[in-house]
Amino acid sequence: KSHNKSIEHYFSTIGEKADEIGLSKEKIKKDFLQKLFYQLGRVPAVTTSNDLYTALALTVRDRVLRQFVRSTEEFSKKNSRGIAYFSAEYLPGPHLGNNLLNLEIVDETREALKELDLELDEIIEQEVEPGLGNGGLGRLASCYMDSLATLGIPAIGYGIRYEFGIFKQEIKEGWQSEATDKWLHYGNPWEVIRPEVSYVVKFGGRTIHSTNENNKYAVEWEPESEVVGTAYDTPVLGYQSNGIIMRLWKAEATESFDFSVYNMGDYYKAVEKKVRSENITKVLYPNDENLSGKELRLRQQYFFVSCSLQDMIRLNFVQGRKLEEFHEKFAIQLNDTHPSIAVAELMRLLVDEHEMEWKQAWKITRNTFAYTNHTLLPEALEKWSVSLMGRLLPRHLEIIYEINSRFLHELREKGLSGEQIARMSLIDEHGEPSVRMAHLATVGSFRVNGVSQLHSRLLKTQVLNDFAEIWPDKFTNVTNGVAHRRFLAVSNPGLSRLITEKIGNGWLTDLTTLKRLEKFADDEIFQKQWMEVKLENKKLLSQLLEERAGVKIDPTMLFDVQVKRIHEYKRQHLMLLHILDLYLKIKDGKGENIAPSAFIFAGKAAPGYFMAKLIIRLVTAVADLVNNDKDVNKILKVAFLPNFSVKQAQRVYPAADLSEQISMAGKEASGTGNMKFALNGALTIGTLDGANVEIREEVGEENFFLFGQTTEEVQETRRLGYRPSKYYEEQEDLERVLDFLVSGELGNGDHELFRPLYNNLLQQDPYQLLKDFKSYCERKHEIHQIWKDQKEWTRRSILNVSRVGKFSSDRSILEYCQNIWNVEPVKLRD
Ligand code: B1N
Repeated sequence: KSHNKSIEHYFSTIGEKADEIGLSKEKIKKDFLQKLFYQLGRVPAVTTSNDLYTALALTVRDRVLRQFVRSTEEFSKKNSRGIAYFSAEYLPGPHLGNNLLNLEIVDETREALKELDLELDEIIEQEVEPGLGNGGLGRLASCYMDSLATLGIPAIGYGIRYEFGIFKQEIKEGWQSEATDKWLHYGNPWEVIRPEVSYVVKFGGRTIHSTNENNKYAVEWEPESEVVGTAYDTPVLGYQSNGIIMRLWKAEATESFDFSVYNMGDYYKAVEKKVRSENITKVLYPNDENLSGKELRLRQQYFFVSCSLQDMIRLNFVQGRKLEEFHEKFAIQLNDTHPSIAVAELMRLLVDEHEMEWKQAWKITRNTFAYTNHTLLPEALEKWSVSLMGRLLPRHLEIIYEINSRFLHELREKGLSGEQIARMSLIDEHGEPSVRMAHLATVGSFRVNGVSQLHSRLLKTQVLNDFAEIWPDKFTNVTNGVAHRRFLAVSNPGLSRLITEKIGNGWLTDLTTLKRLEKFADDEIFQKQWMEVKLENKKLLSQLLEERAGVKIDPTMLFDVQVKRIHEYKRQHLMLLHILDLYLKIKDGKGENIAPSAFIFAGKAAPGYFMAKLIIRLVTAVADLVNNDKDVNKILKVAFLPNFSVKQAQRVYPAADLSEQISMAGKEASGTGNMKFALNGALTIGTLDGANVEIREEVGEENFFLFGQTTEEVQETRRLGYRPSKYYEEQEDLERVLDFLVSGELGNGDHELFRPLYNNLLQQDPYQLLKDFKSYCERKHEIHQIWKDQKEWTRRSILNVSRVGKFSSDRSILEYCQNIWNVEPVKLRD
């Protein structure tokens, strides 16, 4: 039986209005107490801080869900195209503070709690964030959810509900060690389980081809096993109104499978099946930009994609539409190739399960998907071996072969050379045959985009050049953006208040209005207030560093920060070489021009990535050396903040003076940390890589510390036969620093500890650190001189903030709407 009256109607039967969502202090307090005592069943005497957190989260969740339900009702009236964001990773960060901001009830909630003798900030501190992503790509997905909701776009984010997210990083004797992330241990008050929204997903087995009684060709897939995916919904609230959901799938055993084995009397085997099925969504793969090639990962990808597509097809029918209109009613954005098996799965669902003609199914598929590429690193471009795919997804492999044969036929008709056709094939025949997922995604999409201007250009001219030549209009750019409400309004209340005092709060919905701050850049009183806010933020970070890293830092030092995943291409070790250079200069009594600096690092290394782990070991070794040397530790401090997360990030960006964006040009697709730093008033030292190029363009080259080779220069250097040892031989400072790595003075007298790094830099140096070392040090020197002029520094800081309006994810999402999805934001209510 369907209940198709409006929400308004149901509320009217009790004399209430649907939009009275209880935002007053009294109502919040009452609901909070009810949750605490009656939903959690707690006696005041034994209430824990987690109870308080959960009760408040549930109180807020009610309000968020109310907005979600109402938005959904409005969206369905408008009947506009819906957006499904397919992402194997999300990093939402803590929900509570963000939702309070978006509901505009921070003060009311604080007051309500105060009357109960409770502190809002302490309760917010309790939240354990969902670490369902590795880094930038997962965080971007969550920033986009925020903006989709705020802008009023009917959207849903599909993904995987990993039971264990990204590992918890601990530092033991200077090394990274990994512990499981039990984020669900204390429950998750934000999610709503939907046991009735569940789908069967098949794996393995064989296909049976036949012609049925109507002389129709049909394929049946007889799987070896099945699992069930169940939906877990987390509402995501936009600023001031709309709500959308992130729908994450959890894997469970199917009943039928349990049952049949159980009947045969083998109880343990039945349970084992259950355990094996649930494995699929157990844990997030912690490899950022590196393939694991593991079967379980392909299972994860297929599992969530199949559930999501089945869900969308069901929705399409529920809304009374024909399958032929699918692409008119939905666009699916593929967050990298991780969900790209969706191209074959949608074909299978349409052709095999809904008996559609191949041609029509292909038209629908190609008009549904759009693909975002996030990396050009060869080791990160996904490939699945044909034999693995054939074993796990036999029908999909057949479909991919069919897509390929039709595609290659088209290319032959166009007169392309055999060599070019082989390059473009979905199947890589070199060595073990494998499926190139980026090619599948490109062929199966109506649009392909990169994530910064530079990256999109390189995508078109290099990695996907052959495709861009035949389909120039398919390729476009959408430069990444960040959720400025989270990364400024929520995380930097001091600066937000100061900005709002000057220019009003319009920046919350239109970040470009920060421009109005420009005219205060030279205002001495404003500069002073600006510096005070920064100093307060630095004090808070100092406290955290003392607690978590055991390093005491004078908050007046220059906070020079690099936080991001640890990867050789990002060149954390370039920053370390420079720190050692300063150290040696101070030891020589030549440190007079060095500004007192605190070098702060954070970031996780993939557990199997030896060099990245060694770089962390080098940070801790340099920290030990510098922090314990009386000649040096008044001028330099080094700290590694363990277990970087969204929560930690929100404390780091507001406290930074200098942002390190020093990847080798051509390697960082965009970067988003670079935007978050600038938004919080840090100046940037960076290469012309990813979105740095556009940040520099916006803030003005005189306000950005540029160094290093360009992408073209990097490639030219390599082409000419790069010999890193040349720089070692020619530059005394560099020679000294490199030799110091293996002098035994680092890492408790062990000469060999950093030898692999030393050898790598001298012999290969694939990311050309040695070549960029000199210009990096020169820029640093200049930075230290400018730092001494605090007014000038602050002036530049204000200018940076006032000019980064472009980098809001609201702008990015509007570009996706206009250039890719062809949808218009649905304006809801007031
Ligand atoms: O995506 C971010 C960009 O800002 C970064 O520059 C880029 O490095 C990052 C495999 C990735 N690219 N590829 C990944 C993550 C997980 C995984 O399993 C690859 N992450 C990026 C947002 O555009």
